[in-house]
Amino acid sequence: MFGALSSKMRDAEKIVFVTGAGISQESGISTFRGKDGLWRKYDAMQLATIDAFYENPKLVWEWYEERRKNIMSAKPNAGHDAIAKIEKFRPTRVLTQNIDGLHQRAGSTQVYELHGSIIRIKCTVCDFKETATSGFSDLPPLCRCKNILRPDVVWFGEALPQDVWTGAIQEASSCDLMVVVGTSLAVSPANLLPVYAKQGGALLVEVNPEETPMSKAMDLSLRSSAANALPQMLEIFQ
Ligand code: BJW
Ligand code: ZN
Repeated sequence: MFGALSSKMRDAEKIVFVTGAGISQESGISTFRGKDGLWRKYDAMQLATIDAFYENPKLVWEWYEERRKNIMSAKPNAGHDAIAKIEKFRPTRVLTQNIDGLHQRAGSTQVYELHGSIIRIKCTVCDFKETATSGFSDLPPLCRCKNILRPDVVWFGEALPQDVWTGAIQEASSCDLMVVVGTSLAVSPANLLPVYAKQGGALLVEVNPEETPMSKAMDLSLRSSAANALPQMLEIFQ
């Protein structure tokens, strides 16, 4: 599967994975784009905005509650597991756009959550923030300060958490091998991470059944699913 590249990959001292919705697809979690990205009759892209939230907080909360239930009952797949195992052999970082926590549940310890987490909620007004694994009886849930609570995720038009983003750029710029898995690379600024890696001289490998805007810049593009390709990649480092 990796051909002549496997020895160069084996030489990598530091590995960075950039992951997106596609890595969790085989755990039964929908991706965003394409037909998969429709919930009821709504386009996921239209729901993931601060404007949509303030226009109809109940609707957006219903979307998140349904996804949260699905995520809680989902399990990491062979792709998440392989990344967690690679950490036993090489310093490994995971820069994920996913909010599902599946990398951590698989055992990865160095995970940068670029777009936040569905497992946390925060107040739209005060500093209140907490972990919330159970459902809410009334939607939208309210804070003690009487304002609306929201999922602690990053919507379009919002900045990524500053410290997470700064750390992610540092990791991307200083790795020897970047593996980009299951992301359409349609969303900025996360789609710049492979550019930082390339500028830093890293080897670039992509795992995606479909072509992406960065495919031509990759040293290797594997047209494969994450759960199929990543366990084979693990064998290189074992
Ligand atoms: C498999 C597979 C298998 C399938 N194995 N692979 C014009 C107007 C307004 C804004 C902008 C604009 N132009 C650019 C912007 C900026 C905007 C943006 O990028 N928009 C584009 C859509 C054009 N970005 C932002 O707004 C970001 N913030 C920002 O820029 O801030 C600037 C700022 C500075 C200072 C002050 C204020 C602001 C924020 C972006 C936040 C994105 N949020 C979401 C929702 C998160 C919460 C939630 O999950 O609900 O993040 S949107 C959604 O897209 C989610 C994802 O993390 C993200 C990326 O999607 P991803 O992961 O790539 O999934 P898909 O579905 O696109 O792709 C799946 C891939 O997997 C496919 O390629 C499949 O082929 C593959 N696949 N099965 C492997 N089994
Ligand atoms: Zn509050």
